[in-house]
Amino acid sequence: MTAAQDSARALFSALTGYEPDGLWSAPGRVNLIGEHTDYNEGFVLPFAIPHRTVAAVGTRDDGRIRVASTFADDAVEVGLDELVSLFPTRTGSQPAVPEWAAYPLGVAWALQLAGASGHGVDIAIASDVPVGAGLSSSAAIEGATASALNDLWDAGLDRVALARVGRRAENEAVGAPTGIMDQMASMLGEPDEAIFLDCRSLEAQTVPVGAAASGLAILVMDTRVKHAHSTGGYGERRASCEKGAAVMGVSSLRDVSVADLPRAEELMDDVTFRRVRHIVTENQRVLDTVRVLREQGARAIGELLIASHASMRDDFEISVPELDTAVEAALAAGAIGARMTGGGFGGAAIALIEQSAVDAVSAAVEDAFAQAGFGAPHLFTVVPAAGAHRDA
Ligand code: GAF
Repeated sequence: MTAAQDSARALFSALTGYEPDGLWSAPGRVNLIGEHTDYNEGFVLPFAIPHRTVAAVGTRDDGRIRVASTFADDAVEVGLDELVSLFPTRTGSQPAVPEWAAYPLGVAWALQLAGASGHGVDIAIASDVPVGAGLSSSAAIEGATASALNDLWDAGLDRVALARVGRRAENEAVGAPTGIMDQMASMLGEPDEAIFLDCRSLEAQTVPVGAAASGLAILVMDTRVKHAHSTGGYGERRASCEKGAAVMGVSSLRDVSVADLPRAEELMDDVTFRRVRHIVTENQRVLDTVRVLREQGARAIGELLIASHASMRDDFEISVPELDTAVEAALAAGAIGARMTGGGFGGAAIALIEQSAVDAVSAAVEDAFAQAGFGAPHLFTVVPAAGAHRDA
């Protein structure tokens, strides 16, 4: 039993006085490369991480749904037939229930819209995915809940359909205007593999990361600067991309290539152009990373990771000083590549480093944070891990 499994089971028993029907879990993710490309119908290359969210779930003999979690004091209970009046919230507005509860309740609602139905349930959630670190703690809640209800309600939805359910909960119940990368990574993750996803077709291929086999480690550098995608910069970036696509006369920036950039520069203001240039070049970097990983292995992708970070810092402007410091300190200490990962405005960066250098790079990043007067970062290594499944 993992700590999260123990906590979810204990919370469930304390809440209900009976044993759950089962435990389901789903992981957080790191994105190796391809940032903000998902909602532009582009390419991403995330992998699921070993940190998981666990949902202990039991059926009730009425039509009500009750959710509790170790990160909130009070449980929330509503009728399954009330979900339709609770959601959707307007994007950017406050959910009608506490935000944490909008994730599992939003999943139940989105499953109903996908045709699923069933008896009432009690759900107790515990997690070891760091919250607000850009590691998709929200997709992990969605994936664990969706997997449990899909089984208990005998809905028969496949993993891609469950990822869509999670995204709908996130977009319309929670009000965060995100793409589908995180839910797909959490549902489709495989040990040792990254998920190369075409966000237009939702076709996914696994790509061996092979870091460990090459003597490399992937270090997560959580700056502990909290971010949220239901407010502010994330939605603004999305709007800039839509504006850029409209100026180029295409439905999404997926249809703009690197060769089109000179024309884009002539047609739009500087800020919009730089947002567009990030997306267009990032899509190309994902394709290049997949090719290089397959042909040459992880040791050869460093420059692509470094270029991706520079593009997010300078063109998309979603980095923060703590992320830049983590990336620069890791590179100065010998990392092969490093970049911020996830939506930005806080959260985590990753560094691809020699396994033998984990302690030295970690010490260098901690020193750089102390020198800059930042709070201590949270540093740990990850390997690609399995996606959502039933645990027990
Ligand atoms: C967040 C979002 F949830 C994803 O959909 C994606 O846009 C990412 O930011 C940026 O690549 O994690």
